[in-house]
Amino acid sequence: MPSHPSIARRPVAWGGDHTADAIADLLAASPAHHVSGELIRKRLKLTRSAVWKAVGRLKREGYGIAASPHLGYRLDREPDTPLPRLIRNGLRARTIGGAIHAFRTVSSTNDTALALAEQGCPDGTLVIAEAQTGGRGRLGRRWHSPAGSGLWFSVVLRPKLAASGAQALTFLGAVATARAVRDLHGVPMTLKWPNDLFLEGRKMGGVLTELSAESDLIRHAVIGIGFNVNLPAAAWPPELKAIATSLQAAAGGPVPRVPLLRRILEEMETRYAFLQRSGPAALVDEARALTPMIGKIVRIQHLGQVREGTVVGMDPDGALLLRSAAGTVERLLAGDVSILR
Ligand code: BT5
Repeated sequence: MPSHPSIARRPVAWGGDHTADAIADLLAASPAHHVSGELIRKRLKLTRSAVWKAVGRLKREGYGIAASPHLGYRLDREPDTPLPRLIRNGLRARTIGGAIHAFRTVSSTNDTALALAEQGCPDGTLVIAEAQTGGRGRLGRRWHSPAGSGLWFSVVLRPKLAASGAQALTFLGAVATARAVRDLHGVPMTLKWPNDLFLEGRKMGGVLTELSAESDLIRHAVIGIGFNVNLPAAAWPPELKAIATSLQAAAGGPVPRVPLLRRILEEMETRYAFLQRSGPAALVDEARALTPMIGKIVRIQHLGQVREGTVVGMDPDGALLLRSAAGTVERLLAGDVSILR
């Protein structure tokens, strides 16, 4: 079992403090109105200093709260931060996001989720961070995950699937994200097989699925999703400037992250239930429909091997079918695709 540095260093969880949750709820019930300190103390059976501490905590989490010695506390603004209480508020999913672990910073949400999965966390557990210091892509590549601007999260699943069917789980993350973005913001994301979310030739998101399997049966899987929501064009590191984009560029302005996250989780929930009942065929169909690659001539690189050919389809398990110039058709399970024409 590999060690998980993000867990070993015990990153500080945020949100999830019951006193702060209760005060946030109470203030949110009377937005823009003062709620007296006395009412809060009585209603929640708290001391003056416990209220004061919890309000301080909410402010550090980004809440705009005005405090007046005579009038009490007034909620002016909730942050657009993926805190458990804000994510749960109106979430129409029970399994996905049924348990939420949120952090200000972790190394990689996938590492934290894998460690929680080993410890037996429930199916659908969500791990989310404002920033990652060691966000990962496939084959150990780095995933740029700065604070305050993206959705960087992982979901633990315990699907009834053979390890060889894991491609469907990557599709589950990618298709759910693409659908949520299209439905909420009208932005037509495409899937660049096998795991990238693209808009007009630039990458807006990616999915990293990692598994623990035993004799070809999945024990648990972690679907890690990175999606660029509000990264301003000027803030990209040089190596990503020409290849990456974020939703705010397409939507014409900043986009609230928490409602988008909730929608992605809900889209995952319906597809996961269907996958458990009926297998991966419907998900693969959805992924195929989002993949504008069929008929294109492509170059696919994987672990030092390069293949060129025409994409002629996608197998029921999500493998790409590539026809070479010599006419043979090969099934590919992974790789980096460049579209040649
Ligand atoms: C992926 O890998 O696209 C999967 C990314 C998964 C990230 C999520 S965040 C939550 C969870 N926790 C993690 O640690 N990971 C997951 P791949 O197809 O290998 O693409 C990696 C490549 O994408 C990099 O080599 C860069 O070229 C590019 N890249 C890195 N950061 C990016 C970003 N923020 N936006 C667009 N492209 C990026």
